Amino acid sequence: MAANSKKLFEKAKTLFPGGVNSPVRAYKSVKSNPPFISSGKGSVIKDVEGKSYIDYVLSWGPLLLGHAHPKVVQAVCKAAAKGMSFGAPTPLENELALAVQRYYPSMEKMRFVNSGTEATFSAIRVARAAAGRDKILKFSGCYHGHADYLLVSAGSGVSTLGLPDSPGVPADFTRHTLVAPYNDLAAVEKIFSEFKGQVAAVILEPVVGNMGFVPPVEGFLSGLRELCTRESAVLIFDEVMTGFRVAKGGAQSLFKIKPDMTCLGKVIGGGMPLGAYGGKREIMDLIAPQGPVYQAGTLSGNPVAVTAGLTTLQVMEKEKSFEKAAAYCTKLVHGLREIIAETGVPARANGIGTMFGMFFTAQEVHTYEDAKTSDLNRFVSYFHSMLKSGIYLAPSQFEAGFVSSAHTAADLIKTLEAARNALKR
Ligand code: KE4
Repeated sequence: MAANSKKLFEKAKTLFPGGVNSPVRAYKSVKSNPPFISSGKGSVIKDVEGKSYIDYVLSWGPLLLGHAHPKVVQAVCKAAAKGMSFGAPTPLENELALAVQRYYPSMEKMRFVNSGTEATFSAIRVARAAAGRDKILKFSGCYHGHADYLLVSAGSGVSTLGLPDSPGVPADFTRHTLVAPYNDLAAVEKIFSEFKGQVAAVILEPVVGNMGFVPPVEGFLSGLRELCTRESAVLIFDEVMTGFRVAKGGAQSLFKIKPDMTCLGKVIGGGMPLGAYGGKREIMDLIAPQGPVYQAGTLSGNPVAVTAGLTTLQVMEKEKSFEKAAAYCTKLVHGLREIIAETGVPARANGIGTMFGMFFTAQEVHTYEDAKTSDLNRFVSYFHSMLKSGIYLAPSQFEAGFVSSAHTAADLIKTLEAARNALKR
């Protein structure tokens, strides 16, 4: 009997909360059921009913080369055949760390982990130890994974589900988490003076993807850098999403700001579970076994995931994958802006590097409050019209879109035609 997403979802709902293994996949905010995906190749994914889609989610960012790049698949199969994991150091980890350092020289030392969440909460732990302070400052609408004390005014799925603060997180766990509006330096200045000498670290998405796509305003990142230096607080750039996406060297290379620590994920795993955190040697040397700050992981740096990431970066360089994807993304955003102007729909498209976003609001979007002025009903109808036309977008206004080097000129024509049709409705 032909596989059927609806039936699979019914079954999945008896097995997983909401039928999914990560909330945003449930299509709750677009008020429908998700297609179950069976395969992907290049820029295209296919659902179990055999319908194809041009994919702008790309597993939420990791697939800069597109799905199932032959060189990545071949390398992963070869690595797996030599043993899935040893729980011991391997030469491959050195190779990936050196490759990452070429793009992120601020990561003087690093540690591989298995997700972006692990990267951010580990970075915060060692930053608190380095500063000898407890408070951390984050920004509303920024999402840094699901560590208890970071689920405060978070973006991504939390915004999507409208869960301002997740139940199950004791108030005690978040009392050291301070929140400021994104792009608001004055608010940060105020917090630093109110909590003088208490703020261990400031963590942010240097270009936000988790409240929709929101870039930093002129002077915001440099202002944060100055404030953190003056206040001896650790500046942590969460580049899990922006790494190898807004630029090969992330937002820190684009805006020429040197954070004290960086978190990476997604692209550096090439679609396999891999994250990393790193930064100044004197901070990273506080981590066990060199120092007293504990952090560990059974599969951290495992050879199969590291091979996927390493091969992705090697192919990216050899095939100029980033440049290809960025050129496509520029044309896509330009085309969307033309269609928005043509149709007069109150919307705005924006993008940097290989990441993009679209809000359904006439006003500029610099903060989470601005992002929430987006017309969610209009987003939902746009989303479904695009899906029907075979264009697979993130099922939430509070996410970003991604392009790969596998996206073709024909994909661009089809996508813009679909967008024109969706916006004309
Ligand atoms: P993971 O634990 O999901 O690997 O990474 C957490 C994370 C940390 N920092 C940033 C800036 C992130 O964007 C993420 C995860 N991004 C979401 C998409 N908005 C992952 C998708 C999902 O939650 O299913």
